[in-house]
Amino acid sequence: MSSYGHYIGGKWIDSEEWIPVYNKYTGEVFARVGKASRETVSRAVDAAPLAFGQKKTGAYERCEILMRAAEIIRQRKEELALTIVREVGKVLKDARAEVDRSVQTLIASAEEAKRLDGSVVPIPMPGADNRLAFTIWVPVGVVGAITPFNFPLNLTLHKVGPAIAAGNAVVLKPARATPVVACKLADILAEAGLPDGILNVVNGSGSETGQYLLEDERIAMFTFTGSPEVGRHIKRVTGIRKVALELGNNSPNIVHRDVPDPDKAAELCVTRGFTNNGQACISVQRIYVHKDIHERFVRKAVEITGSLKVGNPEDPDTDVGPMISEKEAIRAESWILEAVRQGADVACGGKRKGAVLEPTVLTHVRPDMKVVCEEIFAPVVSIIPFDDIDDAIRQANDSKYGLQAGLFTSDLNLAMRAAKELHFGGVIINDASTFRADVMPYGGVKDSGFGKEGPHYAVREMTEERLVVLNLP
Ligand code: TAP
Repeated sequence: MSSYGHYIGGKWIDSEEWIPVYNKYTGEVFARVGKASRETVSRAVDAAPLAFGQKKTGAYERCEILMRAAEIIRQRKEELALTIVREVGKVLKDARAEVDRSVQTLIASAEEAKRLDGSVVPIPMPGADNRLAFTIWVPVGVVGAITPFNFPLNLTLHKVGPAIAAGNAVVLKPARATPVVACKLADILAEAGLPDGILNVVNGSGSETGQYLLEDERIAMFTFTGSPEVGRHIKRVTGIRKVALELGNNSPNIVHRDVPDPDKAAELCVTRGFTNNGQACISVQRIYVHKDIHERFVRKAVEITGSLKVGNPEDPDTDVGPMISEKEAIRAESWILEAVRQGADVACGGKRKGAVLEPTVLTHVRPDMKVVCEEIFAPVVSIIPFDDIDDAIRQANDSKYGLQAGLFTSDLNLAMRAAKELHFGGVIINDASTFRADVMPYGGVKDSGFGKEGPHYAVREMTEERLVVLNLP
């Protein structure tokens, strides 16, 4: 059984208390991680400013280190994917895809280390003669990174990669349910040549270890991905320090009657609703389909959903595995049952065995049902007919969230109008809301948070723009 305490100043240190890490499908304990006390967290933050202040690693070297780490991850793909399968319950093909994406996230971060530019600022004002003004981007200092369970490698790298590229030191707290791959990442970065103290990992629960981190004023910025509830708490606790919050969504996808290929749209919408067992912030959840193609769309969606293989995530053919816990699967099932009591129909799926919830297609839902208006974070989609495209856009916007939305249409004018009218951080035309290329700007509005990820944008979040004025009399 692998065992990871806390990674501080380039060394693994033991823990007084330990947390078991379960295989989410079999329920077996396959690893354990430490539970950091306030004192341990403080030691990790001690190590980080030391590294930040004393270990001046140049931009070229930071780029090389991140590139080497990308190569090590590429070589260890199967082992890392299997770790993700076990700790998340993610099916093997999705876990392999996550590792592939992680390599790209690291490469993009490495490239950004070389692009920390600045700009000349013209100041043609009285009294400013013979002055040359320009800006430089400097690291914020120590970044606190708090990550969720659902993409434990790639979302961790979306924080750690840009933070290192920008010249910061990091204290990372991975999700308690899925910490193992993040611990392996610390070893990988060390093997790639990262100086001691630049990345520190403290394990433990959010409410204790996470809270200790938030309360440490030496941390200049927090980068967080997780639920809006915790995001709000972080904003409250951190006062005027910088934060970037990547939060939830209940992604809408509109399929208009002029969609080029309705069957393909149905396939994309349901499979992207069930990828990662529906536990992705941009998982398809609400599907608004024009009434002219609604019946055909539902038939195709049910056919595809019924053909998915459900069960053991280590089987390379499995499409949908267990959710993160039985408790979460019971919660999602109870939302389905509540919707059914309120008049919804289960067109396909809906049954649960342990943590495995069958991929589910609901119809005849109403906007006030939890399966529609809250983030379900489970393999459950609702198909909702519409008559008027303006009404579909209105319904899509009628949400407290605003991360990404999808629209399927062959009308370019409609696509451009919807791009302006859909109040989301990203609007994806002719693909599902789930599309994400790791280099693109990614982040939401409203309760989906603020601040952008994607290495180029995250580096901006994790640096300060400093003005320099030279007086050249
Ligand atoms: P959360 O329960 O919010 O947990 C996220 C992280 O915050 C975990 O590491 C958690 O620790 C920690 N945490 C919990 N309470 C804390 C506190 N009081 N102080 C400091 N840290 C605390 O989310 P989750 O269940 O892991 O992930 C699901 C949510 O994340 C969904 O809403 C999903 O939409 C969102 N998400 C968003 C995105 C983007 S990019 N927008 C991507 C993925 C997921 P423990 O778990 O160890 O207690």
